[in-house]
Amino acid sequence: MEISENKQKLFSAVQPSGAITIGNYIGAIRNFAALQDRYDCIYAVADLHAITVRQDPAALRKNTLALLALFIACGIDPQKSVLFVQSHVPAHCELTWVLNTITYPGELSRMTQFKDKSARHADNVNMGLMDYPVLMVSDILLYQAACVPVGEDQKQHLELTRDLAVRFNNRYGPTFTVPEPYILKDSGARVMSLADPSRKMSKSDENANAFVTMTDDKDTIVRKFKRAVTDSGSEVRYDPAAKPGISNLLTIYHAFTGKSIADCEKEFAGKGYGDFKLAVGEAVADAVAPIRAEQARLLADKAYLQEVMKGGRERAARLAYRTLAKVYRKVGLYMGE
Ligand code: AQP
Repeated sequence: MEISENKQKLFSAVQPSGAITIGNYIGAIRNFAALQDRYDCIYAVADLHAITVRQDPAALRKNTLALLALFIACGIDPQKSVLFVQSHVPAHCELTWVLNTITYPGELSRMTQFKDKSARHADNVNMGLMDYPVLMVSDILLYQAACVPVGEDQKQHLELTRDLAVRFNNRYGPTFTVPEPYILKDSGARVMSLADPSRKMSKSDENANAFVTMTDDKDTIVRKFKRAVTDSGSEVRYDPAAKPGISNLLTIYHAFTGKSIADCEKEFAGKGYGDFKLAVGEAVADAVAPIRAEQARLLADKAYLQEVMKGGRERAARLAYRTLAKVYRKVGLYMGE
């Protein structure tokens, strides 16, 4: 099915910078399938973003295919949505270059994510890391996306997207749709590290016990939750300031079971942390198992995944180059007569 002209377009992407965690799933991917009915969705595997921090090339290739398969296993229909790998559509880099010429260094150096990642990867503070937000702006503007589902951590980047769209439109005439943030259900659901609940769960964390991935098996998941850092108390109560570890586990249990936080608290009233951690681990493992099985089935069918990538590349490129041609013309790049 071709992308229509009357539904609004929605863009989102995830980096294949490691195995996808339950944080990425809860905060982003689990919402993607339902959005397909209301929007023309464009979903990307953001491999060009991933290389802004050092990646092992073989692992990056493997993670790219695994993420594509995971998207489909989580309900993204490649016939309905445009599903593609970012580097397969060079227009993303081409638009980034043009937008760099209207972006000021100060706008990029003050970005929270740049500051965080520079601190975490002090041996590799590269220009790509700084320019990461402009590549993200290009991802969104190329598809004239009206909506971008964003978590709290990405709000600053969406603000930059809006600023650059308006700046370009004012300078060269109407060209880009100015996108709005799409607030997801449970948008506050930020999953924290199991080893340090003051930090968000990240797939690139050096400590593998800090995160649970969508490819972990049941024993691994249960073991990781058993080891999760909590506090010296015994009451299962939601209180992020006083009990960040337990509150994080409650958020996860709520997200995977659909039970309200209050009901979760009631369920474990009078029970110890051990019982609670086991229940969280089992609930997550049971929810992850069918997705993991479907992902494995898809990964065994390379021909199908190649076909999806080819189809996605063609459909994404058609949309992207329509915008890029307009941009080049407006800026005054000579396109021939
Ligand atoms: N801990 C989290 N809780 C809720 N949502 C999260 N997201 C990431 N971590 C959490 C959401 O997942 C989407 C995809 O993220 P990304 O891969 O593009 O980059 P990221 O936010 O930098 O994710 P990671 O796991 O922390 O990756 P690394 O370690 O490579 O930097 C986004 O929508 C994000 O909000």
